[in-house]
Amino acid sequence: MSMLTRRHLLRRAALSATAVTPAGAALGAVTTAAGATALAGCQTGEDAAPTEPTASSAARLQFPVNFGWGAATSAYQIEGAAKEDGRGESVWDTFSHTPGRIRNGDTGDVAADHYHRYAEDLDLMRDLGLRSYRFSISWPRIQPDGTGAANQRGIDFYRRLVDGLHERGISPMATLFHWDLPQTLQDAGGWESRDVAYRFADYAATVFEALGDRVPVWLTINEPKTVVQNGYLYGHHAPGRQDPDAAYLVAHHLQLAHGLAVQALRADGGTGRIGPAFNLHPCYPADDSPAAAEATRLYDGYENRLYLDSALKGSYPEDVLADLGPTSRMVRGIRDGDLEIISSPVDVLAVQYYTPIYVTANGGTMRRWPTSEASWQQIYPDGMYDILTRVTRDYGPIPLTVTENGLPTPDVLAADGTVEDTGRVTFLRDHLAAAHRAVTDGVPLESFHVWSLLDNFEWAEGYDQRWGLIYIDYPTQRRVLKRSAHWYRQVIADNAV
Ligand code: GCO
Repeated sequence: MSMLTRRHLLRRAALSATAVTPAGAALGAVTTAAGATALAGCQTGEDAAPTEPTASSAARLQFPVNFGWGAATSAYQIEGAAKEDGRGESVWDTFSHTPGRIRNGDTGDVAADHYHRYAEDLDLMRDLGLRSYRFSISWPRIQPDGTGAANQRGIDFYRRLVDGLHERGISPMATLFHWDLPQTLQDAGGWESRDVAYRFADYAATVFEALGDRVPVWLTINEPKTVVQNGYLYGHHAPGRQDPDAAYLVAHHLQLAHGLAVQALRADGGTGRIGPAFNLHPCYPADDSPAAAEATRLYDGYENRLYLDSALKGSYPEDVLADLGPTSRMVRGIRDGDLEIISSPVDVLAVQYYTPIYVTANGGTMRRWPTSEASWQQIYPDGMYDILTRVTRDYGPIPLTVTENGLPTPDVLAADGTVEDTGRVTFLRDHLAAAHRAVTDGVPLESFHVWSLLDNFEWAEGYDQRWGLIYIDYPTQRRVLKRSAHWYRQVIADNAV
């Protein structure tokens, strides 16, 4: 394992390098259009100017007809009801209940209580005018021990949810795995065990059988890279390991699980579309030196091409394999035929964009832009344009959906019942403007999902960070539309920012 590998960006961990160097020509100021007009249309009627004066034109940016305006969540982050209706335990139950792992000792036991309040949440989605809702299915609700017959009560919950979406004219997009691996499978080796990829395919087949007739878009594994890096390199996510050699074997098994699930849908005769969900980080050299360019290329291999190339081209990037070395567990773990499975044709690619990465000549990282409350997140809307156009350029015209984009802001419920998250409005407007530019330049982007619909359990950060369009007052579980939610409703109504 090279030093470079070890120096990977720590998502959700403090970044040490904070120096801001002058931006190169290609990294000039972000320009966006249309802020003023969009804000004027807000339904609160009291929207002030955005926090930064980025609007350069009053022209509206019209999105394609039928653009899929959406919002996203995941099961463990919102559902709560951790012990109800036969749900088994997941690695995140274990991890969050381990002292010292989560800020303030928070757990997902109750979260946003969505399991009980889903009907109210569905009504809020309808009120926003959402056309697409991306959620995840909790594996331990469907198979409490990770294998065997389906738990009918778990299936029934997602049936009610999906039917409720259809009744409100909202298209369901279901993620099969958003990190809540059944604990029994972790005890049997977790993602280090090749067998778990096959257990995932069985679980996927069970879900397809139960819901395949009513879910038009499936996503297989959410952010395999985050499991690899946060779960196995740095250990601040479940299962809390710090073992680089295990980490990349896990990457291979997650990719294998993805491919097997795609095959399971096809075998089931499913009519739904399916694809992976990758968090992609555009990587830029921190300076003009050849060494920085070279380091950036390898960094990009670990951040992006490891997942994209295997799923979409049927090969792992040579530079990453060489860096891992022939004796690494991953390289030894690749069997004949695996890459054919992993690259089973998909219908859609889900892109999650949060931050760029600037790579230094020695393979470290530095910060160039202001961060959000999440120290790993530099705010750089042009990165959205760069990653979307890059994916289309390098992987062809596969339909794209942005399944996550957003930021945490220091939201406060005011005495008058409002939440003034103007920073979120600015952020989303600027990122949507960048996405629009990508569409104009030929990127086949069909939908965009804000992360997140609701404030929720932000993994190791617990409830400290608020990422939602909708504020959750946790003591009462009251829902309050933030200013950004009102703004987004108008964007959807206008089909424009
Ligand atoms: C991820 C997940 C989400 C996070 C979001 C904010 O990207 O890590 O898909 O569950 O909550 O990204 O960090």
